[in-house]
Amino acid sequence: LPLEERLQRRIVDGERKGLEADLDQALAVMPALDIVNTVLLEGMKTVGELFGSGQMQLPFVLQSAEVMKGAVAYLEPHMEKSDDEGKGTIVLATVKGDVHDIGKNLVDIILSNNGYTVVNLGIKQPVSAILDAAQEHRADVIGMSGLLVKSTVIMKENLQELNQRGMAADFPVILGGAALTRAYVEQDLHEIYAGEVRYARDAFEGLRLMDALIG
Ligand code: B1M
Repeated sequence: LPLEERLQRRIVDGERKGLEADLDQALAVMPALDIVNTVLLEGMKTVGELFGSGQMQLPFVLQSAEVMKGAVAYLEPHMEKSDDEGKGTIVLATVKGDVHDIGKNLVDIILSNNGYTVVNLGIKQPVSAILDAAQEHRADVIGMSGLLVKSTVIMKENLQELNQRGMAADFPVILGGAALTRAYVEQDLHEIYAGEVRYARDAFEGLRLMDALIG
């Protein structure tokens, strides 16, 4: 198989052996971030489709996720870093009840590599933990990720909690994750949140939003 297809197969099949060698080959011909975005994420997309249509069982999805994480970790040192630092702080979390963290961790990498301080709280974070961390670290922005449809409701509740605590004016919020739509965030949630709330389709839009919100 050609290199790109081979890498995608590794993600879909959850096959880790030989991964590094293939990634080294890919690094010789394209930047690390392109490998993630154009090659590996396609593999994860296939995994999602297979799982969604019942052709792949959960333990295999988990294996695919592990290979994806291994690949991102291997590529991270090869990613471009800007010399900027201290541009601002974001508290980043996957919301309560949701374990999906590959996207969130990509956001962490992209923002960290571009001069932002990222306080990554991890997965299944209750709103209290997110808000406490935002205050403790004097965050400029709160970022929430979630991939389950259920998480889109939790995000709404979290924004209401920010309103109730009188924190909305101080904390712009960026939301991302596959179950969200731009309209849900920029219309529905925009209406209920007393501060700024924005939708990031991918990690790069997250970066652009950070630059816009803080810069
Ligand atoms: Co789950 N899962 N999963 N899963 N899983 C989905 C999300 C699903 C769509 C699959 C499907 O049915 N086709 C489906 C959700 C259905 C729904 O809610 N309507 C689903 C389900 C049902 C489940 C379980 C409930 C299955 C079960 O137990 N029966 C369970 C949930 C557990 C829980 O959370 N409580 C579950 C479990 C898992 C695994 C543990 C096996 C594994 C996760 C491993 C891990 O993350 N450590 C997993 C995986 C891998 C997936 C799919 C296949 C791939 C997700 C992924 O990593 N994509 C997923 C299918 C899909 O998404 N279509 C699926 C790659 C990643 C880079 O993309 O996270 O979207 P993503 O991030 C993107 C953007 O969204 C954005 O930037 C990234 C790209 O640059 N972004 C942000 C994300 N967060 C952002 C935050 C920002 C900015 C941008 O700023 C704050």
